[in-house]
Amino acid sequence: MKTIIEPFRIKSVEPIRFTSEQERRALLEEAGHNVFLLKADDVTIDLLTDSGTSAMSAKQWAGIMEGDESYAGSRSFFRFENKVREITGMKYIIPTHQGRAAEKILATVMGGPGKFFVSNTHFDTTRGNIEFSGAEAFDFLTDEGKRPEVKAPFKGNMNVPALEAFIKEKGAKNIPLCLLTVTNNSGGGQPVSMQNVRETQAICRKYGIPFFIDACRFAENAWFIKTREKGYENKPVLEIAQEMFSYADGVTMSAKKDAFVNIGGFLALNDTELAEKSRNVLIVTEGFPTYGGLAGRDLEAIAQGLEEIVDEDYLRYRIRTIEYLGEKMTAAGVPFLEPAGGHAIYIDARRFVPNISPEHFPAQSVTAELYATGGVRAVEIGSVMFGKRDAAGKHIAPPMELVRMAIPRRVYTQSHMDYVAEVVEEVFQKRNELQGYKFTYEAPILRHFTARFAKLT
Ligand code: P61
Repeated sequence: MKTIIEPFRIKSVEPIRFTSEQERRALLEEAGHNVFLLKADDVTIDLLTDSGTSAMSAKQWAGIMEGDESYAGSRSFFRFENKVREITGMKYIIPTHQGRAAEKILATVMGGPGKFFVSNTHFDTTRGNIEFSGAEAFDFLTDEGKRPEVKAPFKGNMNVPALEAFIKEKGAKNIPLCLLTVTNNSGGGQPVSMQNVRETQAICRKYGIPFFIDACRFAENAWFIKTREKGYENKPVLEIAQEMFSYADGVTMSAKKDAFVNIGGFLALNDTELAEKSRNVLIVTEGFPTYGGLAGRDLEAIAQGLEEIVDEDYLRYRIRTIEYLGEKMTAAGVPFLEPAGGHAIYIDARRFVPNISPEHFPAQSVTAELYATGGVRAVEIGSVMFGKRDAAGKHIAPPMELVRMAIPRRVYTQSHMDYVAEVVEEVFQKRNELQGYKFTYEAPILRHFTARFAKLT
């Protein structure tokens, strides 16, 4: 088999700035050892996120010029609406400035004290919006999804029996929404199977609970269904996506992922009353329903991006890129969450630095060292992001300590991936020298963004 090459040529480039290891160690010190506090110009390969970091196509840039900036009834809105409707099949399409704005609307309309939201895994912004409304969020991830070393095709699946038991315990009337995240970002970018979508929908239907999909990475998920689930091998990805959405009552999406744009999102719904309530919230928080917190040009870019994301030559290359990086990790003996996800490799820091205990932030230690060694910026998804304290102040660790290297879409080439693998391998070789960290500053909420650390000696 020949190399699966980038299915695009590069027309416009941005320079990367190189720094020495000595410079990077000083910069990291200045940033309190928190890579969120670095200047992006000081980063060589930026794998902090795949969100809003895509390279837009020539046609998307052309769409930016075509954007109709009319306050109401903009032509660009109708192009956006048609495209989102074609893919999701939903009746009401509500643009928002990004994914969390769609979540905020849902939580405002459906949330509140005494309510329980359920998901395979709520993303942190989704959980944040639910909890902010006074409601609670519960995750029901399949057991194999919690074990980084287990290789299975659909580790993002919902644990349907556990979900049903919870519904019976809490009462369906107290559960306003079930949200299935595809792919499951917090759980390793792992896909959800069509069978699991169907089974989850069936349970929701049985109890009369609205069933929604968090569709940030729907096309990557559809590609996994095509290549891993029996019966879908010959189905076009667009049709697989359409089938997935046909089971849903609604969709939230951050277009910053699988729509290749730098900003944007939407809420799509079938229920007329819910759509009306949602638009009322939209008008006070985002804007008029035909632009919802975006410019007309952004709506054009999303519509075009949604057309490009279901291109199978692109998806084959996209998923192969992550798998390729995963193969390099395996060859070097680096422990990571397997199999490789759709948008990122998640290094398993518990096994990478077993000598650093969770309260000393093993994934933070690896993240900091990746930057110091090679200018690679990843993100900690472990005790810093999700750790809690008990009443006595003792650290409660989350189930996994991960270092996510998210790959922006159409931005880096194969040699960039080779370089990243070399940097990870170098850090792995000196893993016994890595030290734990402690906080020197910690904000009361979402502390990972602004925390400062000191190295333990
Ligand atoms: C990311 F460190 N993801 O993965 P918005 N659902 C899902 C997401 O992955 C997601 C959103 C909803 C980000 C950006 C990010 O603490 C953080 O358009 C499955 O970002 O509002 C976003 O979409 C929200 C990174 C967000 C973070 C919050 O990198």
